[in-house]
Amino acid sequence: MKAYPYQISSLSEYQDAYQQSMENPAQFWAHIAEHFHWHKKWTPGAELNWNFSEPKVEWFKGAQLNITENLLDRHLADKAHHPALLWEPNAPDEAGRLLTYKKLYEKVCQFAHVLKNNGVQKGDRVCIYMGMIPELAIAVLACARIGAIHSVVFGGFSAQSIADRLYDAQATFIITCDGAYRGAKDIPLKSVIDDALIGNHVVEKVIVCTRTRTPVSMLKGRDLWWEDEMQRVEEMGLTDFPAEPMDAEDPLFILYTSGSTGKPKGVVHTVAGYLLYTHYTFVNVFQYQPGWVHFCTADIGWITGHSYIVYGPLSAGATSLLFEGVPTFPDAGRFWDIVDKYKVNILYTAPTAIRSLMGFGLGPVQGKNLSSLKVLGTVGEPINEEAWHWYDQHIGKGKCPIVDTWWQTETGGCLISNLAGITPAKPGWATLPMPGVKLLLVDENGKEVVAQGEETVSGNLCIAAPWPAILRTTYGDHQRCRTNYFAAYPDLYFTGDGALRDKDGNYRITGRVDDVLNVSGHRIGTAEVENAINMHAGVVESAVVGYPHEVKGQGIYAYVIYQGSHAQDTHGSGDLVRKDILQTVTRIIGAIAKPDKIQFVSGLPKTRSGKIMRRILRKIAEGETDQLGDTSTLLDPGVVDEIKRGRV
Ligand code: 7RM
Repeated sequence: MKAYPYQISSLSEYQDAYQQSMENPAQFWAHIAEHFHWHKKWTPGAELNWNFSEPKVEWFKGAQLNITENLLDRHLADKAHHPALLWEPNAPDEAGRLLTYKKLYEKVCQFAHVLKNNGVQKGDRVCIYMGMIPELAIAVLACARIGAIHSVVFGGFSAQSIADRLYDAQATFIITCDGAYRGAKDIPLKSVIDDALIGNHVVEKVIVCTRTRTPVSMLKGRDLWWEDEMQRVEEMGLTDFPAEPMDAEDPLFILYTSGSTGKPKGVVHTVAGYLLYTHYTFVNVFQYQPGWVHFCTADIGWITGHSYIVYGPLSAGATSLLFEGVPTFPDAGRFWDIVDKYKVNILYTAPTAIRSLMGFGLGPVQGKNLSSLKVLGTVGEPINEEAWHWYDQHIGKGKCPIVDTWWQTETGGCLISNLAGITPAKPGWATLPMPGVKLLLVDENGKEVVAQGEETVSGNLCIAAPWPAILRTTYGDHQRCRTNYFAAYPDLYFTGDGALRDKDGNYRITGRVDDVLNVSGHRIGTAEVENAINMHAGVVESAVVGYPHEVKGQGIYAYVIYQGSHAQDTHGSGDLVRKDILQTVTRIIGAIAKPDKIQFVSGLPKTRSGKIMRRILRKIAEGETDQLGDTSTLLDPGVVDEIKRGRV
């Protein structure tokens, strides 16, 4: 059933939509944009202006809107008492929460007052560092309501990572919690923020929401309690806040993501294009039907959570389920209990979670009522066929289409995916581009790869034209945006991924072709991990590569030259130094970047010009020690044998 005029309901409709979007992108997206609430419509001709050489991309520039009116106000007429957010706490015996559209609207407006009362202005950068509680979504939306730019930092990042992001964005406000619950762990968020703020003279206020009642120290004049601030607004009887009219191209948020250099980039998304695209893809990829409960298991700290917990589902008036905890707490049946409890219709998760749960066998699935499920989805990394079939058979019971959605922080929403039950699925393949997405494969010289007859071809995945949610810049450094994404091949956006394309036009993503790792669906730059390892006083040099990991997809393998005071120890087990190094990485980046394996070496394979030959290190980490390819250009070929012998 078509719930929206632009909901694609057959393969031929998909083909028509795709063709129209290629012939006249401006008109195609303007037809969809008509359905939103605008303060001021665009003038004809302003639908799209772009070039990839600067790059410049403008969708509907000059038009005005506020995204929260499209997420909240717009639904008050018919969905005021309909659940917008459902919240499942970390501990299954704690009561959950339900926020109707009206309640969420009121909370967002009240918190918008709090922000205003504390001096937050349109365009200010607000860093949000919270656990997965409804107040996180409220904070995000309140920023959007007043036109402040949110920069959500995942709760697993260290004080140093936060400090770097605060500095890069010149953020003036922080919203955090006393602590967060994640599985058996408590994370002292406020205390991490206190560390991140040492030496920071830019942040003016820190608003702290109570969750764990972990003791915190509040700095006079700087730190405020969320509850106190909200109470003041409530006592004044305020439940509305006039939405700030924003230009279509005003920034909505910054989200930091890892690249091939050591420093994460602040990807910038803008208001109208992001709204349009997350809405359109939510409705079409998942074939969302009114009344459905959508459960995206990502954290709002990642792009998946931004787009498919908050913005996409709420733009559609859907019920979005927010889960505070982890899939294995208190046991590996947690997701299935949640599906049963809330009668979840769409389940959207990462292959790494599926593989990890597969490892517990069928016990945790048995006896769980999963009959509410209609559509399953995956995101974040390639899904292996074994996991795909397990998901299909044991979770979908062979009755739920699975969408494999390929996209990136930079793309804002899904670019390649089958449409649930509408276009064919192919296990391991993300399949077809969304309307508006003009893909091509190129070889290393930038020459387009064209199939001869029915062969499957491979190449570097590029995009030749802008879709509405393409990143606009990297915060504070537009040149970096150009060199990172638009300079490898002239007039193309380069994804950094390699891909295959079959005779039917289906795409299969083979993985990154740059120095970016994908560990449990999280993007981590090898250079970032190396920098962190090198901070350890005894480390002389290091080289980090990925290797195939059964559950995580990729594991992190670090080769380390060590000459510190524990040098003796590295000749023995080296365990003490390993522990030290892991602690350093946790302190500098966060636990997600901890190497799985550390091998101490006396040298690294380098070319005469001093470049580390990662290809060789990758092969050794993968266990492929026989075919290392040409090593004749190495400065000291002998080091390779030593490294092979010492493989961990
Ligand atoms: C949404 C997200 C992006 C990188 C991307 C790919 C990999 C994501 C898939 C995938 C194969 C998929 N954003 N990736 N989805 N690979 N199949 N369905 O994950 O910015 O954090 O990562 O993730 O390499 O470039 S992200």
